[in-house]
Amino acid sequence: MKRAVIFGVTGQDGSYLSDLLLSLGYKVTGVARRTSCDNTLRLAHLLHCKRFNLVQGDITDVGSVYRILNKAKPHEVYNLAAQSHVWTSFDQPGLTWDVTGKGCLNILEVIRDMNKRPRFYQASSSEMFGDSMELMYFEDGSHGKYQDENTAFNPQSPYAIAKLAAHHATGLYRRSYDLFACSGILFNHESERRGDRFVTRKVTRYVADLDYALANGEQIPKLRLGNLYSERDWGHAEDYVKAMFLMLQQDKPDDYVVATGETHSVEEFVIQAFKCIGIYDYEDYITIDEKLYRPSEVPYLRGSPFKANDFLDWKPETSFTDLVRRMVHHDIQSRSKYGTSEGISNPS
Ligand code: NAP
Ligand code: G4F
Repeated sequence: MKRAVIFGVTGQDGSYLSDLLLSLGYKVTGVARRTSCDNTLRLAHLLHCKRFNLVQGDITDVGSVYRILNKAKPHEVYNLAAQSHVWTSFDQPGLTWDVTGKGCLNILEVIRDMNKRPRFYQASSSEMFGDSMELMYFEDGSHGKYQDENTAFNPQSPYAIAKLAAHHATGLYRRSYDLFACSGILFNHESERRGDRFVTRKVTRYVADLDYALANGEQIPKLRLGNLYSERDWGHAEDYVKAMFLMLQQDKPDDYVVATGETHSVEEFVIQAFKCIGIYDYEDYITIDEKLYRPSEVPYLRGSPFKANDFLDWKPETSFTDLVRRMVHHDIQSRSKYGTSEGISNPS
């Protein structure tokens, strides 16, 4: 039986990757850090599965990483653990560095010294490109801006700097110590399990609350948002964890961009989400709060997923409109079922 260890198992991607690997017959050891409140809501449906083992550990503590990996003896290790919120990284750059940058190095160091070295996946990010982009010319004469595996990195946040350090460490350990180590440069991916401080989930939860309030003749305060004009390449997390898995099944380790190839502004996401409840004038419900603007912004992300398409035979299956619709409908359902759009006992 194949064995995998997932660091960051309690997060959005960790939960979907656990679903995928368990469905493929793997034994999964999920590493969760100690928190004062339960952080396993996204894993509730897996906690009784015999092939799923939840252990406590923290990637900033190299001793705990050592013990977990040497006990589990995995074939594959996925590092999804991070302080992953970009705005927070401006407030807590030191913590972000320790977790998102050094944490990856801790895992690589332990793997380097193992007798049977597992294959390693690092969750790199399109944030590393910052404001860097290239011009692509298409056969029909049109052109567009995009980022791919050869685009220069120009990080614009402490988060992106830490991710870039981890990305380079992964490449260095591959070249220097012959580790099977891959980085997936994933563009934004969202879902019904997305954390509620990321803009997509913040919007879809608000839309669900608004729908409920309007149906009950109630009023709720306006939604406070920051920059509506940045553009992101948004896919569904369930599609993206398949690409992570595929990278570790190849003959050779490599890095891949994982993206849809489409870009949409935050405003377009907002418009689409409000449309799901029949509202076409979102401005009545939103207020712009300059405190939510970042000291430095990534203005435009659009990934070119050709390498992943060709070599991994990977393609995203969820369109932008389906993504928004799924998130809004999920939040509306859990709003009426649980009185909150969190969807407590059903994370899907
Ligand atoms: P997420 O929901 O924020 O999950 C992050 C995970 O890391 C959580 O399980 C969190 O635990 C854990 N963690 C935080 N600090 C830790 C520590 N010191 N030791 C061990 N675990 C720790 O993020 P996600 O959206 O699933 O993303 C997964 C990974 O991909 C992250 O590394 C993220 O930076 C990267 N990424 C995400 C995207 C995206 O659009 N989602 C795109 C590119 C790259 P708690 O549950 O206790 O907080
Ligand atoms: O949802 P966001 O916070 O995601 P961001 O910054 O793109 O980062 C996410 O994707 C990265 C991949 O590119 C991951 F590496 C990272 O871990 C994370 O998953 O913000 C998206 C955009 C930004 O331009 C932000 O300025 O939305 C804008 N925005 C506008 N109002 C807001 C808000 N973002 C947040 N979080 N909250 C707002 O109220």
